[in-house]
This record gives sequence, structure tokens and C-alpha cells, in this order.
Amino acid sequence: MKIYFAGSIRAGRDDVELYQKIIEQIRKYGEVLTEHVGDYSLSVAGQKQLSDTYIHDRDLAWLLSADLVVAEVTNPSLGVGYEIGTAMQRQIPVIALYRDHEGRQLSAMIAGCTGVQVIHYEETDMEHAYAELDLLMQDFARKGAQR
Ligand code: 6IA
Repeated sequence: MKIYFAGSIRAGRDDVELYQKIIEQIRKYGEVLTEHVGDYSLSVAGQKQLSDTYIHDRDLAWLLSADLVVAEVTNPSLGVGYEIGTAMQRQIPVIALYRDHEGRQLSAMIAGCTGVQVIHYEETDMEHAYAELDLLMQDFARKGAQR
């Protein structure tokens, strides 16, 4: 199974350690095409060597080749929203993880999209988030094997 992991880059790298942990979890189920999204050493300042067109076209090609998108959507990112919308248009299933916190709400365009399975979690209960993610991933792996 090819998995496209999406997480904020230019919209902020505060959650990069979390992205890395999620990538470690989902790697059990297939090839993660976008491991760099969880790479701590890849800072926003250090991305000058690739042109934006190159990044867009390469990532889009990876996205369209993926069987499943896993997105961490707590930190709102235009790029991640674009990736989820594109996946929906191509009928690629999406799992989105969202950390609930006071005063903020997940966009209705993600929360209200039937093709996106949202995992709500609390910062203090990551075990619950990973357990739910495992269940959904097992389900996709099983369905993929039946195809
Ligand atoms: O709007 P954002 O930058 O937060 O969008 C983040 C999303 O767009 C991620 O899920 C990525 O798949 C994609 N994306 C945006 N910028 C890059 C990028 N820049 N490289 C790869 N994917 C990107 C180069 C810097 C990188 C090496 C850290």
C-alpha cells in the first residue's frame, strides 16, 4: 500500500515531531511516499534548493499514485487542504488526525466531508489516537488486499 502523509510545512513546523511519530506508526502498513514531511532537519528556511513548481508537481504525482492519504490537520495548512481536496476528487481515501483544543474547531470542509475519516484526539492521550489510527489502517490494508 502506498501512503501519502500530509502535514504542515510553510504553515508552521511546530508539530514536526508528532508527524514523525505518525509516520512511524503508518510505515507498518506500506510505503510512506512523503517521509520528509516529518523530518525535523528540514526547516522552512532550508527549502530554497527546490523550486515551488518542482515541489508541487512532484508531490501531486505522488499523491495521485497513493492508495491512502493520512493527514495531520491540527495546524491549518493551505497545502494540506489542497492535498485533501485533490484526494477527494480522485476518490483516494483520507484519514485526518485532529487534536482538539479550546477555542478552535476543525474546518467544516474537512469535518463535514464524508470521504475523510477524522480521528479526534487529545494531546494527553496519544495512545488513543494511535489505537484508532491502527484500526483504520488495518481496515484499509484488508480492503486493499481484497482488491
Ligand atoms: O502549505 P504548506 O507548506 O503547509 O503545505 C504542506 C503540504 O504541502 C505537505 O503535506 C507537503 O506534502 C506539501 N509541501 C509543501 N511544501 C513542501 C516542500 N517544501 N517539500 C515537500 N512537500 C511540500 C520543501 C521543504 C521540505 C524539504 C521541508
